[in-house]
Amino acid sequence: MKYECVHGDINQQTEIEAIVNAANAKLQTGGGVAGAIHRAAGPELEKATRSLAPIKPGEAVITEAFDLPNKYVIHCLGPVYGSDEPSDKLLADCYKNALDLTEKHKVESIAFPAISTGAFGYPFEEATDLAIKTVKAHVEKLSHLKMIRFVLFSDSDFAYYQQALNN
Ligand code: AR6
Repeated sequence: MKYECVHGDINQQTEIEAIVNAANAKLQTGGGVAGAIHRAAGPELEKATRSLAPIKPGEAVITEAFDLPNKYVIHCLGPVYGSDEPSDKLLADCYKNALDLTEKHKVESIAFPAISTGAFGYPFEEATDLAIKTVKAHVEKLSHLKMIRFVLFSDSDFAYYQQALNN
């Protein structure tokens, strides 16, 4: 398994097969990652999600990616920190369920944003450590996936992720 972290926008991951959306329960456009993904994918994305919504914290669903340069969008609903409990289990479930969808759809590369660490208020460092630990343990069960990329929006988030991934 190849792991990478990059500083950038989740919408610009051209060579990645599936990008992950930090979605809302209704799978509609919103702020942050969800807004950026829906704007770039075009209105067909929201139409495609209608029959799949609502989803619960920890769940993940997959759609086509429409105008994005990727094949799929995997929509995960992260926990609202301090409200959806237990937050750590629900956040780990997002990563595991997204990875299981890659297996089901024979996806070879996936890019994750830092789910729940924006509007949903999950402390960034805690979320990062949990994401990396969860992903590294769960990939043992997968056979198709070859590359996992973490996409970080700010300089400081990228610096922390790089160090955490190397440890
Ligand atoms: N590419 C990569 N990372 C980004 C981008 C981007 N274009 N934009 C923001 N981030 P958030 P959540 C980072 O709020 O906490 C939405 O309104 C951001 O700096 O997108 O799971 C939905 O509709 C942060 O570190 O997701 C939901 O209601 C991380 O991505 C709610 O927010 C996640 O921030 C979901 O909240």
